[in-house]
Amino acid sequence: MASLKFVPKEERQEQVVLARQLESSANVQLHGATVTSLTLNGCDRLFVSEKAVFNNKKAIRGGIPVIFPQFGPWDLGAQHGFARTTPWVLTDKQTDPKKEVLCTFELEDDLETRSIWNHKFKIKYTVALKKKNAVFDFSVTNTGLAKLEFTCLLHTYFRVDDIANVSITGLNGLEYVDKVRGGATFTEDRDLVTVGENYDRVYQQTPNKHEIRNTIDGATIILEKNNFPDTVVWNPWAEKAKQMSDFGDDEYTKMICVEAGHVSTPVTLQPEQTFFASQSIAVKS
Ligand code: TA6
Repeated sequence: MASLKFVPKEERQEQVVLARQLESSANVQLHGATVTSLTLNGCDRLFVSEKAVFNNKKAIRGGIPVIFPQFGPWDLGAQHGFARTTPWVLTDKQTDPKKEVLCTFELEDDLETRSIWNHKFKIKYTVALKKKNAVFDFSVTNTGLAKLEFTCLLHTYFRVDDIANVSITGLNGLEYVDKVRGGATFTEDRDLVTVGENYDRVYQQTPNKHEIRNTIDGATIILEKNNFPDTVVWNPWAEKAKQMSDFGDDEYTKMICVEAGHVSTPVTLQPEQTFFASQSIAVKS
């Protein structure tokens, strides 16, 4: 007989499930508006750690955490800001595949966020399933009376069969800040970037299209972006993997983060101005 398991409120992950007939589907947690699965061409393209914690408190280790208002460490709180650890509000859901299959989440400042970062803002984040891709539209409006400055990023964890076989295009000739080498700046000289150690690089002024090759069953992911001028490439590798309680020691071989963001320089918005950016994920046919 199936046993009923009481799930305490704090562990109840409210999520939105989107499905575009048999073509594609996605799960989005209200916690951080974190996309935790994205099925395209019959396969989930996102990595979520088997040790990920779903307690509506901790950032989910995997999927697409939304990073705002700070990428990286800051003096005001946990690194990567509060957006990924705050409950968002579902404000729209459309399921008619003849039109659009999408859901829209909003995050506005409140007492809690202002106690950390005393600014007024409104974020709208739409996850849309198209025939061949998923599109993530991200906008931030300055709803205050003062200038607003922030950095932001979609921290996408892609699933791979073996990191040893993965390569990333579109980075050759670009400068990158290497957080593994003391934050020094280097220039990439490879057409196909491969990862064989701890990578934590912020590539700057990157093109709007990257291919991530040999992800799952040889598939190439096409990552396209608009108004996200930076691309972060991260893999913790073995030693750092062991230091993360919500990440399996060997899981570094099964993932690569290729993250579209506006992080090298802050976005600056005058009152009532809105920042728009987006990314698209597709499987190359
Ligand atoms: O995006 C790369 C990065 O900034 C790395 O420095 C690493 O810290 C990663 O994010 C994960 O950060 P988290 O706070 O989720 O453990």
